[in-house]
Parts: sequence; C-alpha cells; structure tokens
Amino acid sequence: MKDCIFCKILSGEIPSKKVFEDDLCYAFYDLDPQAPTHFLVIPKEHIASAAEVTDNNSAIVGHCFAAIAKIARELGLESYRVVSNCGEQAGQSVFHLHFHVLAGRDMTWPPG
Ligand code: DGP
Repeated sequence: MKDCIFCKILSGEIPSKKVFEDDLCYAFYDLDPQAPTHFLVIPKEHIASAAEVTDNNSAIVGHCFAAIAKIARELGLESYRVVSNCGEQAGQSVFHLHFHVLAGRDMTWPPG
C-alpha cells in the first residue's frame, strides 16, 4: 500500500535487516530496539492492524506465529515476548499488522 512504511520495506524501497522471509511473511530487526533481540514479523499482505483480522485473512496470523517459533529456535531464544500493538492508544505507530518479538532481558508485567 502506498505510504505504508512496512510495504516500502517489503518492496525494498526502505532498507531493512532481514531475519527471515517466505512467501507470506517477512521478519526484520526493529529500528528502535527495546530489548537485546527485537525483530518484527509482518505479513506480506497489507493488513492495517489486529483489528482488521477476519475469518478470510486470519490464516496469516497463524503463519506469522509459526515463523516466529521457527526464527526463535534458529536464534536460540528460549524465552521471548510477542506483542502486537493495536491502535494509537495501545502504542501502534505503523499501521501494517506486525508482531514484535522481544528477548534477551527480564520482562515486567503488566506492560506499560
Ligand atoms: P508499533 O509502534 O507497535 O507500531 O511498532 C512499529 C515499530 O516499527 C517500532 O518499534 C519502530 C519500527 N520501525 C518504524 N519504522 C521502521 C523502519 O523504517 N525500519 C525498521 N527496521 N523498523 C521501523
């Protein structure tokens, strides 16, 4: 989608540090890491947020989680947090569905 930063990353218009890629999803390191390991997993299909997931496109969410598990195994991550901010009040700043994967430090709960 025009004007979507993550669609521009997918097209190569904006460079990124790739972690993993397949036909349906792409994973890359976050520009502003919040943990020693912090990467994002995004569907290649433009979906604005978790609020836009429907019965018709929800298979991609499972696919992203399978990719996360695979990447975590390959990186040797034993413990990690998966976060998807949905909406501005929840901290979403890029409106292309993405899953943050954070690891390498103690995490607190509840999140801020
Ligand atoms: P959120 O605030 O939950 O929508 O997360 C968006 C994340 O995307 C945020 O942690 C910073 C990251 N980000 C924004 N622009 C870029 C970029 O151009 N490259 C990379 N690698 N990450 C970006």
